[in-house]
Amino acid sequence: QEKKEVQYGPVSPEKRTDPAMEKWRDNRFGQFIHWGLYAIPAGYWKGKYYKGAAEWLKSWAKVPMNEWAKLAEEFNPEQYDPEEWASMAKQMGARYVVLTTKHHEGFCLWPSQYTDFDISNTPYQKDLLKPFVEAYNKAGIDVYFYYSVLDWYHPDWRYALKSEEDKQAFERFKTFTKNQLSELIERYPSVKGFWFDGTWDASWKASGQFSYELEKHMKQLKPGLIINSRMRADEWGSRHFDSNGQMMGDYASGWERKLPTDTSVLHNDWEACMTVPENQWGYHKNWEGHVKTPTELIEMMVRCTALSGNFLLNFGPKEDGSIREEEQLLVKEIGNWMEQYGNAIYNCAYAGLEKQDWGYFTREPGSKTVNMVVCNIPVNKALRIQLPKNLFIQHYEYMGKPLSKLTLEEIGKNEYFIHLGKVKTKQPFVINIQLTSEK
Ligand code: FHN
Repeated sequence: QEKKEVQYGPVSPEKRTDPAMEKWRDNRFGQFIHWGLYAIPAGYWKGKYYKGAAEWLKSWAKVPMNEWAKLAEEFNPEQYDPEEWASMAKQMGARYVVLTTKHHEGFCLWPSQYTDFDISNTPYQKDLLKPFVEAYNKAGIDVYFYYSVLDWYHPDWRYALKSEEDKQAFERFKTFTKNQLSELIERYPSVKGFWFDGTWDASWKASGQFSYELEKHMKQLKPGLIINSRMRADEWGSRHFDSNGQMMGDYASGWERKLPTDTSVLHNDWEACMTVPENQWGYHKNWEGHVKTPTELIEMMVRCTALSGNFLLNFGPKEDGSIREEEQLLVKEIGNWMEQYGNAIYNCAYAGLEKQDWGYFTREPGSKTVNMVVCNIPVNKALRIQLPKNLFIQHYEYMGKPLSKLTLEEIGKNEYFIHLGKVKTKQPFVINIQLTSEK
């Protein structure tokens, strides 16, 4: 394909190696939080049930904005205890958190100078972000802000720029967006990055130069800031990756409720975000359909690590600020697993070995120890390992508590079986092998 002239493509190099980005990579597991006015109706409008994503209810139920905005008069999350949230996130093993500061509805969780549609005009009144940032930081968890550009409340938002009037309105909207983002960085200087969303409409796609300059501006305000690829389009309207295939932003964030399956993703950083039920982000009273089990979610996280990506697991707190029981249980189960096997996730990445059906290899870059995260025990209870030429297994053992007596068999050239013997478990587990180049 012919190379296009791109002026407003990437702002930063494709694989950043600065400490902030290294930390992002090492974190591997994050908590996503969707919280806003949509937690109040929680999937029901005027007694009618809508099974679609709760944070989109305004759209499903065709609620006029002035009616939706009245929800702010009811928003009073008295149970909100960010220290409790942070301690749950820590217990689960999350090393970073991404919180919706403003979702598509336009409501802001912080008192913004640039709108009245914010927390200060609710019965609760107090800033929700400040204590959140403090509590998570105290727990050692990096804080990132989700920010939806798409804004159902703002009068100057446009889906497309069809007239001169649209263009003028959208210019004002761009100023508003830049002001709010600068405000967030200035008010909460420990924020590590921004997770942009609602960037798919024609108006934003036609604003490649603006988003380029905005990314630059934000990174000038806060050096080291990390921004997802979803923020950007180039001047030709190409999103995430510019017209020549160069990633924009610092990591690819198109992986939503789906995971990559092969190593083609390795050339840039990436993150997958995941819901617990099929497609609910904000709090919905009824979780319909399949609800993922802790084991399924753990396996997804492992798969991400094995392909050098991050895993961001979503939570949708209730209107009063409490966390639903299903999510509390998840925290415990994932947390127990991470306590035993977190070393196969944190700081780890693609191990450079041929994938096997029993699960995933991960390894800390440069380390001789490889983690084998076993998710499916084969019928013959033997785990096949194929090593590249001139590499051999020097040592093998369970990570954490041994589940059986392991034995090693060489079955071919650089090819091994680890026999599991009598192993009984309901969870994925990890075996460490140490590699050597001397036999
Ligand atoms: O429309 C939103 C949706 O509500 C949710 O916030 C997800 C999270 O990645 N993003 C959008 C859909 O891509």
